[in-house]
Amino acid sequence: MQIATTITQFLADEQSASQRQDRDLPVLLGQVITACKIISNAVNKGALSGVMGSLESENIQGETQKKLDVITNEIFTQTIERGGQLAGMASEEMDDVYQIPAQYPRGKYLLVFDPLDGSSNVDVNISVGTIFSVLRYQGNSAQPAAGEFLQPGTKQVAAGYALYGSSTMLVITTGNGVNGFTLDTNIGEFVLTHPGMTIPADTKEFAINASNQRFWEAPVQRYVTECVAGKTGPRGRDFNMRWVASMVAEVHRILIRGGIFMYPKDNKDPTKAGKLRLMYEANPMSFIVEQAGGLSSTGRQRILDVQPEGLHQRVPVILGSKNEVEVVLSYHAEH
Ligand code: AHM
Ligand code: MG
Repeated sequence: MQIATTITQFLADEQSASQRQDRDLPVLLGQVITACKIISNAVNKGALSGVMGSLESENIQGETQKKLDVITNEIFTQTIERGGQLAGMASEEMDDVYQIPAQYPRGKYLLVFDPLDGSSNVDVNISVGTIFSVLRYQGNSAQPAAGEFLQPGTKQVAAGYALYGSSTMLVITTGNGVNGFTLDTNIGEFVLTHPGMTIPADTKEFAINASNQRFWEAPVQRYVTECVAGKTGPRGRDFNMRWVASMVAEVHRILIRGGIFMYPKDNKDPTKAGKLRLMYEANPMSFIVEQAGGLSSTGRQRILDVQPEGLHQRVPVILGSKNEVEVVLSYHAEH
């Protein structure tokens, strides 16, 4: 009988095999994985647990918070704060740094996360996810300041997402490729089901919120117009389009069968550089996409090279199959 590899075993083996041999990292990731299992359970219960719907409150981005946004944020902080691996946390749902309570030990990592990405989908029972990024804490304060989180994506030690879909999956990288695990609810463990995930270099599928078309810049206008023109257009082939409005679901689809995802720069609101947030959406997803052989860019710069200026900074995102992202980048360069 073939015994399945659990994520716990996998991450421990990965550290044993690596030069860093960092025993703290699998411990921290284990706590993140537990938080994701608790969130999976809450999301799966849906209306049965009375947690559907919105609150009166807004988050720092001025977005109405869903009840589950707040609950899943608490699940994350409370599951992980006492583990002793963290110097601090930051999240989409908290204005400032979350300081580890004084009674708990401190560690050498920073954790940045979006506890429930795509939460507008929750009330209509469409896939949502959790995104996380692990950075090394380079200071020595018991209460790290927001500025100490502002490291470019290239500094990430690990990144991953949990996808609460028709099954719950966890996809993770520690800089050594990308591996996918499926939650076996019978044993309560994530089991390795998608080893060595890679993004096909070519694709005929694009994802963009086309209701923003009138606000896009010329290179994106050109790219989408050419895709829609299909076989008789300059690209000489028909394209398909998808938009889930759940970045985790879109990135997962791209990891499985290729594709390009864009939430590009637009002129809808000149105060915003894009919609998606650099630290806890774009950076972890870009780390995963690059580790799987894809590309991720703002259109002008590799996302992982962007020097963050704020915890909740927004950034344009164009990511996915290498050859297709290169087409969009060449249109930006020409423009
Ligand atoms: P959220 O973190 O508030 O859920 O927002 C991020 C989500 C992404 O998952 C998704 O790609 C995008 O917002 C969808 O935006 P739109 O509703 O404009 O299509
Ligand atoms: Mg989000």
